[in-house]
Amino acid sequence: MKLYLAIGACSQAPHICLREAGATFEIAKVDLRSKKLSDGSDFLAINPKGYVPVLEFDSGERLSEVSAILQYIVDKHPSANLAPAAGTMEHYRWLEWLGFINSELHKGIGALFHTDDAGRPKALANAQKHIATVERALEGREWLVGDHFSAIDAYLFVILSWTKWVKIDLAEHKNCAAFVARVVERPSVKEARAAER
Ligand SMILES: N[C@@H](CCC(=O)N[C@@H](CS)C(=O)NCC(=O)O)C(=O)O
Repeated sequence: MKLYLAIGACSQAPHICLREAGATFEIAKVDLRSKKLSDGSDFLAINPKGYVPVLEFDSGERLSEVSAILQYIVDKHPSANLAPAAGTMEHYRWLEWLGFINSELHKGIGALFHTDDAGRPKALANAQKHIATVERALEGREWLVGDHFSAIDAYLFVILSWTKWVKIDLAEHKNCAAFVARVVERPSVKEARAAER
């Protein structure tokens, strides 16, 4: 298996989960500006949508979209316990968060990388609104759903980590800051970050 990723991008969420699961895989780094791989080849030939992550199987088949890839890793590595059992209410809560992180938080914080000064106040207010949702949910909890780390925590961690790049002070959101400080210590996260560098 090969995971196409960009340093510190949302692709770090499946990267962390593959390591949590003890999966055998390699990584291929993508330059998102030039859409080239490290060997100079064209990433658009891998994913015409032009974005990471992409998980490539030994068969040559490829899967894109963070949500689909996370669900794939969860399903193929049940012993890693990266999501609640399918069919339980906890699983639907987990999917609810996956949808929220993917469509609201990821895009909300991500927008600040591309917003000019005029557009920043509106984009910032939107991002802060979504961070506040997470802040409330983490009150008195270590993980978003259940009592242990799961794939959505990996995704949340990666997106909250971007706040330092877009000048949002996470210290103002103490539950989120504590969550990031907790997850950054996981061996899977340290390994993923080191491998991406
Ligand atoms: N809908 C995609 C979005 C993935 C995405 O936003 N990837 C970013 C990095 S975090 C990217 O590769 N952006 C480059 C581009 O869109 O040109 C998903 O959920 O996986």
